[in-house]
Amino acid sequence: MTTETAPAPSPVDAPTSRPRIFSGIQPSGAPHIGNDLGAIRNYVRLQWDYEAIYCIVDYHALTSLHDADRLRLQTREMAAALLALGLDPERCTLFVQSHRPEHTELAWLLMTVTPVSWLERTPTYKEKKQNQPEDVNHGLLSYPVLQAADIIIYKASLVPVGKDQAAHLELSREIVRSFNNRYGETFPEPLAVHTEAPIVLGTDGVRKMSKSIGNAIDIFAPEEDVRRQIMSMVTDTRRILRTDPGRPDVCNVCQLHRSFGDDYEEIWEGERTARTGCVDTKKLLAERVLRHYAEPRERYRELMADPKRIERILDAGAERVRPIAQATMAEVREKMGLR
Ligand code: AQP
Repeated sequence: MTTETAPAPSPVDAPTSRPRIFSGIQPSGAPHIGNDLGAIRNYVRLQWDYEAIYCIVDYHALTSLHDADRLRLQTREMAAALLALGLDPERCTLFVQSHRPEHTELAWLLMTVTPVSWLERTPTYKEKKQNQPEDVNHGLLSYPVLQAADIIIYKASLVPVGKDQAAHLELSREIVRSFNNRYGETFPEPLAVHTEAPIVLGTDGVRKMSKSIGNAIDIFAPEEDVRRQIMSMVTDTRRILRTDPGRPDVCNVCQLHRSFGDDYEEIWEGERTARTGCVDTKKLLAERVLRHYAEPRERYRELMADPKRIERILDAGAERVRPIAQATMAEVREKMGLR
């Protein structure tokens, strides 16, 4: 879904007939290239053609992060990162989840149409239980219900997300069906929209790139850290000697080259014929990644130096979506017998 030829969009506050999309991102650390290639790229593209609502989901982050100052800082960092990567507050709405408390009210109501068994079978719940066994809090279990509330409170029909979110999205659709069956047609079933890189693997080359696993390539870290992360990447494990031919289809470094230049086939050929070694290919990737993100990294620094500007953008975003969230809650309360 590219938008290079998209017509000039109307200002965000003007009435619009553009279909509505929604996506949320956790402020659980600065975004990595998996977040960008799997989701944020689409946020930026789609803001031209859709009424786009993007949310920094701090309630969700509380399921793993329990340090107030850190959460506040990371929320600001995530806002700066999204703006630096191309979200334009004139074309889309960006706000913080906890600034619209209607989300949690709707989540509670949706819990009453969601069997616990649906939540217990969610793959991310099972993973998180393993990753943080000392902190299996209730929020981890009910996370997908709040996620469903985030999306459907705006009656969004499309959700740009990475493929790792497919099970959650499917659960949102089930929750919508369950609600609509019990209380009458109220919410559309949201559909996921993926990029051409829907799952980016981490530096270990095995698991999806993830902030909490420690296998990420950061976008906004100091240059030397980004280089170090890329140079630590696992390549084709069967390529032992420099003269062994490589297998680009199983090498994560080669796969990432697809997203950072249009000559990846040439690079792959170099690997296949052992003309180039893994170290050369990683060095080239590091240069390209840093070049690709040079402007966003500069914008990020400027934005982080101006917290008031970020605050204004986020406050305006929360105000802009207020009427939509409140109208949905009035409808839902009425249908459920609460008014
Ligand atoms: N590796 C990935 N490949 C493709 N897309 C990805 N996304 C995340 N990792 C990848 C997509 O980025 C969006 C925002 O992610 P999030 O922070 O809300 O959720 P997450 O999946 O929890 O991200 P992390 O890095 O894995 O965070 P932790 O480790 O804190 O749980 C989503 O659309 C997601 O699909």
